[in-house]
Amino acid sequence: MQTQAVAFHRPIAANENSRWSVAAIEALFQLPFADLMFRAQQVHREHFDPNQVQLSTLLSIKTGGCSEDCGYCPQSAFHDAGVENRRMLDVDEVVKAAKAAQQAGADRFCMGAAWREPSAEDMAAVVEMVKAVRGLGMETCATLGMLNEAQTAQLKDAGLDYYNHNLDTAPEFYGNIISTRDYQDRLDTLERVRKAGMHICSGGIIGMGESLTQRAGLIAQLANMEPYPESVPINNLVKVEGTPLADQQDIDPLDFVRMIAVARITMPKARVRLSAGRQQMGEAVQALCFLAGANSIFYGDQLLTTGNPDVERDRALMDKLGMYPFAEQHG
Ligand code: SAM
Ligand code: DTB
Ligand code: SF4
Repeated sequence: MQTQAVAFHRPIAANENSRWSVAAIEALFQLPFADLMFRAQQVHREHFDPNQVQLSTLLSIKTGGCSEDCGYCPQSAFHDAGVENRRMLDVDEVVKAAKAAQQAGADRFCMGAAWREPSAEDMAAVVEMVKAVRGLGMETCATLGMLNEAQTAQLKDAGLDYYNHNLDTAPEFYGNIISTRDYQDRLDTLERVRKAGMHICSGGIIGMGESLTQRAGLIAQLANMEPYPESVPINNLVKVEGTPLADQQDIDPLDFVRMIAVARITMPKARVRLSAGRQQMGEAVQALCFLAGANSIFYGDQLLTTGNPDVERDRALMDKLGMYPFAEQHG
């Protein structure tokens, strides 16, 4: 009883503009569940309509054969996860998928490629895709690996609104998961994206064997960016056979909910996305994530190479919860 009262009244961070220490973030994780949820909801309601959800549809524009060794990823050429390498899609195929996503109610379309970084030829094709999807009136997002300054300028000129580039985990745990690049490479790309004037979508994965301090460490990296990312995808590891992380132990679903709540509190104005792992999650856990401040999902039957709840199921869940898509409110 005493501990709970102390935890609730302890000042955890001054305000959203102050830097978040890892210790202060860890203290958030350790709050009693109800206190954490209450704080997250307060912050959420200050900045957003809590019943509105932003819908992003993903499309893998180039699948498999990636030269990076990310331990979680079925598309790495280092692992044998049975993903078929496919050529890059044509602009027409991308536009067809984007139109279908828009019809289904998505407002953002995210094009993902299994690259360490795009070549000049890749960039020329992606620029055409971005222009075409932007032309439909959808928000555009791309995730193509590392970018140099010229490439960020090219994407900005093409009309790219968001660039997704996840920090994935805490700096001190990164080397356990990926050896073909380092944390600084990620931060450098994010800085170029910001300098070019695009919005940042960056988050991470939990369930890879990281400690609580390391979860707090990831949040500290994101929340202390100035400004922090406009979109923060929180992924639950999708365990894919053939990847080094296939046998990781499942995390407690309530710890996933806590991660969402902590992201919401530390990044009040961000779209916090309940991302990969929803197919393995019950509806009650997803509902708790929305209560914890998640206000975005990946929407569509497929993530990149793995499954996602189908559109009808998500529609039914939104109806059941009285939630509505961002795009529908704005006609
Ligand atoms: N190749 C680019 C890169 O890594 O930046 C873009 C595509 S990559 C697949 C995008 C993100 O997907 C990764 O940063 C990671 O956060 C997420 N991801 C990949 N495999 C995953 C898995 N099995 N479970 C959860 N998230 C995963
Ligand atoms: C993000 O944070 N998660 C998405 C997206 N950004 C590109 C990808 C999830 C991938 C899950 C595994 C797969 O489908 O290959
Ligand atoms: Fe390649 Fe991205 Fe997968 Fe890493 S996460 S192996 S960079 S596609």
